Amino acid sequence: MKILVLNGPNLNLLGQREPETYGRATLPEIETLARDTAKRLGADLDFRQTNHEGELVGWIQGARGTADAIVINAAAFTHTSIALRDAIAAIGVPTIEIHLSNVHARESFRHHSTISAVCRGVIAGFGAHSYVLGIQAAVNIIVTRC
Ligand code: CA2
Repeated sequence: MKILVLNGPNLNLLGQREPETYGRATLPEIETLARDTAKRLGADLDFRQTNHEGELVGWIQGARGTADAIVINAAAFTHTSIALRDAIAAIGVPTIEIHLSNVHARESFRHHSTISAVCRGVIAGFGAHSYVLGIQAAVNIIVTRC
């Protein structure tokens, strides 16, 4: 059971600025939390971050046949990227959209996601725990096959 966790632009800055919005955990600390969660649930985790949209597209394409589910925090690309949406739609790997913050309680430009419609579900607003919930949802999809 393999889960690919993808992180988009600027998430490498977590813990350094805007703790009131994104919490105090750094991305390496979130990775440790995610790995502990996956291990407890019997899943293998591949955890990655990039600031480049094309790299995310390549990683999503590469998940076909190699990952059982994707958990993605596409960060700002969530609100702009048709390329990510098309890649997720193309590969047929169940994908869960996650966010640290409650994007619906923030600026209106964060209310729209280009990827939600091609994801199995959306988790937002629980800080680092959104990653735990995303991995739990991914395992549930894989184990129940639905
Ligand atoms: O709440 C989330 O997880 C977001 O995906 C985070 C993105 C934002 O553009 C989305 O609307 C919601 C921003 C990630 C950048 O994180 C920073 C961390 C520290 C300092 C500055 C940015």
